[in-house]
Amino acid sequence: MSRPSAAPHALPVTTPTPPGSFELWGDVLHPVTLTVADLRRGWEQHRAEVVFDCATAGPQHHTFTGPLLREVMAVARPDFDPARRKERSRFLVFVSGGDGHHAVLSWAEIDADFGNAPVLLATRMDDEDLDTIGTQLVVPSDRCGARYVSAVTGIWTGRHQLAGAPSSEG
Ligand SMILES: Nc1nc2c(c(=O)[nH]1)N[C@H]1C(S)=C(S)[C@@H](COP(=O)(O)O)O[C@H]1N2
Ligand SMILES: [Mo]
Repeated sequence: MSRPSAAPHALPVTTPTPPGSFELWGDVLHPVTLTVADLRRGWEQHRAEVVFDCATAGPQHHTFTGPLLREVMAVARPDFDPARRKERSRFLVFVSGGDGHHAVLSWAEIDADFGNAPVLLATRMDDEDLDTIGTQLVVPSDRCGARYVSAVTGIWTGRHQLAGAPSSEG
């Protein structure tokens, strides 16, 4: 069932076309490229008023609107049996900005059966639509801003097999 997956560090850091779009790929059955307009059309929009800390710039206040990351990722059909929580608990989510900034989440963090974090892919920040800039990852439960990756160009999800670790499925 699993194929060899591309290493997360092979994520594209070049800007995909059209501008403001991002690729959803990895151990998935249906890789897709989505625009911010797709994000606005295809899913229920949620609103999050957040404050996060930046070590260099101090506290930042923003209002974001957009769909839930887990609902968007479902269209790519991650390659796990949805009925098996142990399979889902192995998946990583690797979010990449066009400038080379990356952040990692676990699938379980956003999964309703685990951490249930309301992580968004923003279509709008404050009074600005993000269509040309690209979507921004919104992690309302984070105290630090580092995972609020802006101008997202790629989201990879999949299993990571540690070199030398015994492999088990199930
Ligand atoms: N693409 C990208 N996103 C990024 C960063 C970055 O360097 N590149 N920095 C992060 C950090 S450390 C912080 S604190 C916030 C800053 O958000 P602000 O510029 O809206 O205050 O963006 C985050 N998202
Ligand atoms: Mo930061």
